[in-house]
Amino acid sequence: MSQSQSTTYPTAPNGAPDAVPEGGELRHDWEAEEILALMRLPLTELVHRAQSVHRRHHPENTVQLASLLSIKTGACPEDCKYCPQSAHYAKETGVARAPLMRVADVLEAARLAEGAGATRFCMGAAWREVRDGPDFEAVLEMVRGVKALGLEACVTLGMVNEEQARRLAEAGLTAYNHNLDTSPEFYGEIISTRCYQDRLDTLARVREAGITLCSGGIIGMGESELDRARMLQVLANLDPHPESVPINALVPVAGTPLAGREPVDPIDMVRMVAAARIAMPASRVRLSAGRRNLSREAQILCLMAGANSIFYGEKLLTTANADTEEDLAMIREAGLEVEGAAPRTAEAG
Ligand code: SAM
Ligand code: DTB
Ligand code: SF4
Repeated sequence: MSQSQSTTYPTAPNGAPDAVPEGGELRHDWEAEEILALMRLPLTELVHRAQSVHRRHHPENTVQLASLLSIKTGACPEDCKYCPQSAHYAKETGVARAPLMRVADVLEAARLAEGAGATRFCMGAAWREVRDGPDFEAVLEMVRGVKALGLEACVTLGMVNEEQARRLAEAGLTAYNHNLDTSPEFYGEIISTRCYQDRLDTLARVREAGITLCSGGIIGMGESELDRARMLQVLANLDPHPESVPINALVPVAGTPLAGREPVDPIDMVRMVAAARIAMPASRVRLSAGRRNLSREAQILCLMAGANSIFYGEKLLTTANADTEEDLAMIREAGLEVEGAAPRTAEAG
C-alpha cells in the first residue's frame, strides 16, 4: 500500500471548525474524527491549543532527556517492516546481531547517560517476547541497577506475561515501552508476525502490574492521516492514558522494506505531536526517532506543540541520533531547561 508522504491539511476558512474539541480535560471517549479535525486545524491554531493544554498540565519550559541503549541487538523473529533488527531483513541491512549485554556494561552506560544529564534510561531488546531464564534475570538486575542510580528505568522487550510483568514491577521498573506503532487498520501492512490485540494485551498486563506505560508509534510508513488519528484514538481511549507517548518519524534504514520512503514532512510531525498533546493532556510526549531529519526550528515547533521529552545520546538503538551538543544548544537557545538539571552538580560525572 503506498500513499503520498506529504499529507495535505486543508485549513478551515474562519479559524477552527465548531466540531473541533477544545481539549484540556482527560477523556477516554475520543472519536477518530475529532482527532483528525484537530490535526487539520490551521497550524497556528493547533499549536496554540496544544501549548495551552500543555501549560495546564506541565511546567511550560522543561524538556526531559531520555537515553536509549540496545541491550540485545538484531536477529528478532518479528517482521516489522521498519525495523533494522528484524532477522527477516538481516542479509540486506547487515545489522550485526549481539547477545544480551553484560549487566556491568549496561550500568556503565547508564552512569554515563546520567552524567550527561539524562533522567530516564531506556533499555531495548530485539525480542519477540521475554523468555524466563538467565537473560531475564539479568534484565531485572539492570533495572535494579538503573533505579539505584536515581534514573527512571524503562525497558522494551516485546511481549510479557503476567508473572514477568509482576517481576519487572518488583525490580522497580518505572515504565514499559510497547508501541502500537500505527492504526489497527494499517497494522497488517507493516507487521504480519503478531497482531494489534497482542500489543494491547501486553499493555494491559503491564498496567495491571502497576508499571507505567510508554506507548506511541511511527509516522511516515505510508499510513493515511486517518491512520494517525486512529492510533492516537486507541492510545487516548486507554484508561488511564499511557504516561508516556513516543512519536517517531520513520528512520528509513537501507535493507528494510520501508527503506525507500520519503522523509516525513516536519509539519506532519508537529501536527502529530500537537494532537497527541491535546488528546492525552497529562502524558509525556516524547519527540523520538527521526529528529536528525528535523531542523532545529521544526523541533522547537514540536516542543511548542507539547513535546516535553527527547531521546538524547549518540545512538537510538541501532541508528544515529541527533547530536548531543546540538540538542543542548537547542534547548538553551530556546530558553528551555533540562528537567532535573538544577540540582545536578560535579558528582554526576
Ligand atoms: N522488540 C521490542 C518491540 O518491538 O516492542 C522492542 C524494541 S523495538 C525496536 C521499539 C520500537 O522502536 C518499535 O516499536 C518502533 O516503534 C521503534 N522503531 C524501530 N525501528 C524504527 C525505525 N526505523 N524508525 C522509527 N522507529 C522505529
Ligand atoms: C521508541 O518509540 N523509539 C525508540 C524507543 N521507543 C525504543 C526506538 C527507535 C529506534 C529507531 C531505529 C533504531 O535505532 O534501530
Ligand atoms: Fe523485533 Fe521490535 Fe524490531 Fe519488531 S520492532 S523486528 S519486534 S525488535
